[in-house]
Amino acid sequence: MLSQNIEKALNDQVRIEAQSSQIYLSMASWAEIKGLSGVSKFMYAQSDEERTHMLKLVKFINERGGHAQVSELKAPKTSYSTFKEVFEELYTHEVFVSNAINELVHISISEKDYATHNFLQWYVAEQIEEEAQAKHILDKINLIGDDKGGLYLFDKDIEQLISKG
Ligand code: OFO
Repeated sequence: MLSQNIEKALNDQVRIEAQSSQIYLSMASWAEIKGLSGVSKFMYAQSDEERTHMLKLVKFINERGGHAQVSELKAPKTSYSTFKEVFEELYTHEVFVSNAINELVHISISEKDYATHNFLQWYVAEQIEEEAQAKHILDKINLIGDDKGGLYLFDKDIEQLISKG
């Protein structure tokens, strides 16, 4: 059974994952109209993944006797000046999510809720992967700089990262 405090903290995370999905969906749409089809596919896939992260939390909360809440979200930004800005924001957002997960882990330990602590380990591992991937992509973008040919290849290459998500 979840304590009220843990239930609230997990529900806050439901909102963060839903918000992540919305942000990446907005990035996907922007990239699509800019003709960056690889970036767009990557972001659509990221958005879907975030929804699965959210659903996993919803199921867990309800299974543990809580009530998962679906709440209102802030409208995400809809336009970006460069594709680099998109990935900078992806990286910053993933770091924010990692901090939120760490905070949740901390709460689960302080309340001796080891079932929740165990459940959260999947998210801890996922965030290590997602932060590393976003950092890796940003490093590549910095190498490309303003080179148009490089951007073309980058847009093609990024599709290969989708399955690893
Ligand atoms: Fe990006 O991993 Fe969930 O939020």
